[in-house]
Amino acid sequence: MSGSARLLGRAQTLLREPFKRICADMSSCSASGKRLRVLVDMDGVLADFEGGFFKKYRARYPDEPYISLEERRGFWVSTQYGQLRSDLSEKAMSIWESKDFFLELDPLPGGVEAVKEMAKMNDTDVFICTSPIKHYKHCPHEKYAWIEKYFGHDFLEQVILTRDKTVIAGDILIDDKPDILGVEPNPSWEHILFTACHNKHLSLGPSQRRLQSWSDDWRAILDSKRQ
Ligand code: UMP
Ligand code: MG
Repeated sequence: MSGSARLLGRAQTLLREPFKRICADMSSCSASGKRLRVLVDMDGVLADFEGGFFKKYRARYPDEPYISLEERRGFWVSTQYGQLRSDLSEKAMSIWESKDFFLELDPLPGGVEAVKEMAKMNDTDVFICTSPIKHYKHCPHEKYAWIEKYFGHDFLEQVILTRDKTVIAGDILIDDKPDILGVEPNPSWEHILFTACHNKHLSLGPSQRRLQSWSDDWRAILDSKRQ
């Protein structure tokens, strides 16, 4: 082995694993042209926020009025509960502010499998892009723990926690929130609305697209964005 090859080998072993992986990704990027960047929301897309909320609200407040998942309208659970009776907005918030709420959410059918498959596709980068609540005692930690539980430790590299998804660059954002607004008026991604109990009755504009569930053809949506 030449002296320079030995030095190169030593430099490589000194590089930390994530850095090496980023370098490898960058070189394959320049070799194969444009990569597709998919941003996948967590609550309501991968993790069953609505189902988890309903179950824990009913268990904690069995004598209070509630809204069935069939009757859910509008993205904000707290707003609809507040309309039912003004003090119920606070009670609703107390559920997702509690320890273990985010950690114990069930995965939505097919989501974890779909994201794992996407992440293995050629020329495709997948990030989980999720907004934590401002009551930060448990939520950010539990979101990381949930992702580690279902995707493994290495996938924590792919996590983006942000309250403003418009400033994140991507080709597609798969998200159950109908209106994704923030400081950037022209986000780079196309928003694909993931169907949820609160948005299924909404009619979309002619250019807007839905993913009905993870059994729907998400591969075709990704392919439609490839160049
Ligand atoms: N959330 C609220 N109030 C509600 C419903 C949801 O604060 O009435 C929070 C829970 C999640 C976040 O942390 O909003 C939704 O995040 P995204 O799925 O949009 O990333
Ligand atoms: Mg969501």
